[in-house]
Amino acid sequence: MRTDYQCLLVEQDGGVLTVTMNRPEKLNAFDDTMLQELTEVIEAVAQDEAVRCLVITGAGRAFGSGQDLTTFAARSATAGPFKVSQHLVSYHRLVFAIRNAPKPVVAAVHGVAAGISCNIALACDMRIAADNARFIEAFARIGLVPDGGGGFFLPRLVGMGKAIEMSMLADEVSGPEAERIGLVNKCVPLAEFESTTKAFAQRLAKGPTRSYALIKELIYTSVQVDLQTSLRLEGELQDKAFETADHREGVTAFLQKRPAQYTGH
Ligand code: LHQ
Repeated sequence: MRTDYQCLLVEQDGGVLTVTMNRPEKLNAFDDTMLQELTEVIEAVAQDEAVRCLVITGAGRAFGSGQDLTTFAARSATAGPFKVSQHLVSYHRLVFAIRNAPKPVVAAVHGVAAGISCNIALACDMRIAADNARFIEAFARIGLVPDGGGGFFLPRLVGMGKAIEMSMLADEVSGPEAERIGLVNKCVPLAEFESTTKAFAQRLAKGPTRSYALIKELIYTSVQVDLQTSLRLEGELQDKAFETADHREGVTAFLQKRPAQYTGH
């Protein structure tokens, strides 16, 4: 696993890989390098069996402030005719890397998560927030629409009404409020944020990783297909889960009245 990134800090602790976006002077705004590096590391993690849970977080006082507007403004001014959608293709690759990774991806959000940084957090499988978190669908503040999958993830997490409200008014949603409306899984006091995230990720990393990958496929497919298709998929995925060593270990451990020791296979 490569660890010498320009805009990321990458640290492995057992089965947990923590990737920290590291442009704190700009509240971890995305420039091309950070976007490319984050995508690369997540795609690599997908193939690496030693990593069984990925945590994405931000250095300094924020998770991320969205697209780096300084570099982006400079490019729009000099690059001639330019379609933002061309640039968004790179973000879409990142979104797919997160969703397709066959293991849990957790966003650990403290401070601000604005614009496309907010939506990258929403693309993750679960979110832990510190109580100082500030989620901002900042796009309408600058006359844009939510991108990076926000238009897809937001209504699925919080419902249409809240999704429209967050997108149109672009007001901050605090960590506790985010927990109340289902935008995050858990919100904890800032003092407990690091230890809670670590314990949460370590628990996931010790889980039945193959089963988790199949769960991702089942749940994410369910929002796009009818019941019959979902039940058919359920059968296919359960056949695969049934074949895993972790399933056998889970049943054996239950019968022997001891905790299961999952290997991820
Ligand atoms: C920043 C940024 C930033 C550069 C803070 N860029 N420097 C859009 C366009 C095209 C294609 C792709 O998709 C997108 C998607 C998007 O993400 S659109 C949304 C982009 N993000 C924003 O509009 C948020 C802009 N930032 C803010 O509104 C505030 O900075 C927030 C609310 C995030 C944080 O406010 P504060 O806590 O008061 O911090 P600050 O404003 O003082 O920021 C600290 C520094 O970070 C400051 O630099 P300075 O040199 O003055 O200390 C900011 O300029 C810099 N920074 N966001 N996106």
